[in-house]
Amino acid sequence: MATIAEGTAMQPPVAGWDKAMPKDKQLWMLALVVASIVMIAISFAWFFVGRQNIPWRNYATTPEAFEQQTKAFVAKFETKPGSGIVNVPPGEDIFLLNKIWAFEPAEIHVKTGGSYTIWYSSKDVMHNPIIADQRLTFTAIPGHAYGIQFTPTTPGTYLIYCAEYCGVGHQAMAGKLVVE
Ligand SMILES: [Cu+2]
Repeated sequence: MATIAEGTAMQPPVAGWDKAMPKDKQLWMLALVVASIVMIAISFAWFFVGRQNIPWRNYATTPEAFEQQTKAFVAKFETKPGSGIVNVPPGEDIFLLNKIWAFEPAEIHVKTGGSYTIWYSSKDVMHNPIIADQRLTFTAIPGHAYGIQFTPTTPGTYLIYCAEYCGVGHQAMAGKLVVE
């Protein structure tokens, strides 16, 4: 090995740097490579295998069109005109308009064991409605509607809140899903 003059920016590396890696270190390296490949394979397989994935669909829309759809949905299932409370029979689609800073409708009643699709979209900025304890969430983006198919199994009242900071009234964005 050539000697490098002292006082230069280049110093010789640690002694033994040019020797082959010891066998035990090679084995550890191999184990790490194999473990990484297995974990990467699992993360891709997860998308196709198992029941943890939410069945969802989407379509392109406009904020105006989605608002009209939501208003028609609310008018059809509202318990009393102007109440903001909808009572949705099983098999029907639910529309949840996200806007600064409220959900429309504010309260959704569904039946245990019924099959529903809940459609999210935004009228203005990005929101992220979460239905607490029901593992249902999607980003609400203006111009896109996302539909999640779900079957409520546990009666109760679940908070719907926004998990995407959307402005000064963000913390006031709350709604209710009531599973009867
Ligand atoms: Cu928000």
